[in-house]
Amino acid sequence: MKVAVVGATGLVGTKMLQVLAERNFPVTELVPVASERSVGKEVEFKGKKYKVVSMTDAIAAKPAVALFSAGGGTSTEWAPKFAEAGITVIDNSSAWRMDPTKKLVVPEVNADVLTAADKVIANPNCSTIQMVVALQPLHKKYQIKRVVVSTYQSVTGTGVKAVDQLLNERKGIVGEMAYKYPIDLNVIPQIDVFLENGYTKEEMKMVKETCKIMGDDSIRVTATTVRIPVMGGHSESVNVEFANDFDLNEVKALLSSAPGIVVVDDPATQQYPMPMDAHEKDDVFVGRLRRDETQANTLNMWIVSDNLRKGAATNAVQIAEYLQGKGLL
Ligand code: A2P
Ligand code: 11C
Repeated sequence: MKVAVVGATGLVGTKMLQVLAERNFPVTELVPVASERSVGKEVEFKGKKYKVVSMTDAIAAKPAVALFSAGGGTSTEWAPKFAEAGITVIDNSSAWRMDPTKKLVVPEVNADVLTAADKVIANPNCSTIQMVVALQPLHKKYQIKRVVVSTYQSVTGTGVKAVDQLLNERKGIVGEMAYKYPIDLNVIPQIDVFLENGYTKEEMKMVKETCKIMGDDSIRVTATTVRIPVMGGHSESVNVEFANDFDLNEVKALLSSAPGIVVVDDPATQQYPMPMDAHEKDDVFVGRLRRDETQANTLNMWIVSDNLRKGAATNAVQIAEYLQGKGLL
């Protein structure tokens, strides 16, 4: 199958190439795409070099599927053009996520909504993806009423500039700032821009995307999203109130047998998920499972995942795998 990766020179695009190769997605020909300034540069895929092409040339190459991670503006302009040419777009930007005509998909949760008619499919925000993977099996059994989440997010979510800022600060080098403030030895309680309601865009993505993916607008979500000087993945402290009571051992069993989840939870041996362990893994790691003793039917948990993998590249490739497996491409 001919596969295009749009944004193939970026942080997520590079990870998409890596994940496509690792998971042996049946790529017969790769079409790497980036901005005009990268056209002609080479990227490597499975030991073979491919020249970066322009958007127009990528459409002319007629790939079956195009994985986009080149920013919202690029997706808004180009995804419809790819779709018109019959190419299925899986888009990692926020451009189409809340469009009621587009599906927002985390395969473990709602792959079954996909049909052959879906030509632009949205990949959710990283912090939302890892949370809904862990919430879904519990929602099915106990019916979630409300979620209170606080995040501890990796600088890789911002991109190369932020990784450079952190590393430069560690070396005492004054370089370009991705954030308004230093990130090393600091915590920044702002991810993305502020909205009129006083929340950030990242926080409202978690609120809205969760309901859309889980197909249930009755789930109330409130979020505080925070950047920390970490690189391996995003962590989340999640407080979940259910309509029905639960048994903690049953919660652990449900999560352990759910797809894409690894439970790491043993206080006796100080085992819990951490970004340094989640780094370069495709799973969502869940631990610190305990009852909220201040309120009925309420659970506390800690969720960690590599934001560039399950939070972006891996989820997009899993959508492509599902479409291909069902003959929808
Ligand atoms: P380029 O490397 O040529 O700038 P990141 O999010 O890590 O910054 O990566 C963004 C990706 O999106 C890069 O591959 C970048 O290519 C690509 N990109 C940015 N603008 C465009 C555009 N207008 N058309 C196609 N690709 C773009
Ligand atoms: C971050 N969640 O960690 C952001 C990055 O909507 O896909 C991903 C933004 C998005 O900064």
